Amino acid sequence: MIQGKIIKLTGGLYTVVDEMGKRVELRPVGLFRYQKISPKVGDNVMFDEESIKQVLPRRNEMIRPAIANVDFIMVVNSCQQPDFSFLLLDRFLALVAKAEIPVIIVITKTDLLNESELNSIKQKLKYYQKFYPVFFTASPSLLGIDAIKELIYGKIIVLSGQTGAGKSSMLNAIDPKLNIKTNTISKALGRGKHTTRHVELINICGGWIADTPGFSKLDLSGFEAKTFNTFYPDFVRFRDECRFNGCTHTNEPGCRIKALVQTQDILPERYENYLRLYEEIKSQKPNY
Ligand SMILES: Nc1nc2c(ncn2[C@@H]2O[C@H](COP(=O)(O)OP(=O)(O)O)[C@@H](O)[C@H]2O)c(=O)[nH]1
Ligand SMILES: [Mg+2]
Ligand SMILES: [Zn+2]
Repeated sequence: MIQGKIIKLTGGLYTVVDEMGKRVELRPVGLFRYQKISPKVGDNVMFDEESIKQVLPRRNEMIRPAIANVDFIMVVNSCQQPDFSFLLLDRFLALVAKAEIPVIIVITKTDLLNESELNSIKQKLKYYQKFYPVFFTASPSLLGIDAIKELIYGKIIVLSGQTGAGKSSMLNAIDPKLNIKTNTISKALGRGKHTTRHVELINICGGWIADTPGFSKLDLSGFEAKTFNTFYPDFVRFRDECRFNGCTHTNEPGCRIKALVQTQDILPERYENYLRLYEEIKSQKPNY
């Protein structure tokens, strides 16, 4: 048997690449169905000419997109078109925090802002830089692209971010040979069309990147208000310093997080956005 990595899944057919870079299309061995084993893109597997015979242990797995062994998630947000929003960034960070996979923030289209506009975003992002690596790019001029390139070798990376944020353009800037289709923003709707469909890892600079069709659903239905704060690494650090166990940092007395917002040790805007998302989760219909 040979060892390989699953890099694509379409209609029950897996593309497996071996260590020499040779690709084969295979189905899993029938036994998997009874063992309830479902191979995922990103899985390391043992295979022969007939089928995938064994899935090697996973380090982690994501559900949407369904990818295993992810090294990090790149949360991609544009400065403009669509406009930069800290509320949106916080929403993405909460959604990806659920996967418990390291996160990198990439701010694209810096060329569309003037210096003072960009500086005001950068200033607030300094707070985020304490918890996440932050990169800035402008794909047309290749600004910041080399720094992204250096992250890729040997890694499995999932891109996440709004449609139109510049994910595919960034990949094309990294490797022009890829020639990935990019979206033109639909003027009527103010949002782009999906041009990417199935789950696939693209081979870039010795690594593997999933250029997913962005989240179409940014809703927070997977969260409970009570535990939403656990997806904020900057809050979790001080959790034990609140007077009450399980403090939600909303109305409880003796809340350390609220005190840190007062002294600006926690970015007030980040906390205000937390309250908005918290209220949104509270007002959701429970899904049983
Ligand atoms: N000015 C500028 N435009 C960009 C940049 N990156 C992407 N775009 C444009 O933004 C639109 C959406 O980009 P695309 O890569 O398809 O976004 P995706 O949906 O996240 O993959 C396209 O029209 C790109 O040409 C950038 O860094 N600067
Ligand atoms: Mg795209
Ligand atoms: Zn608290």
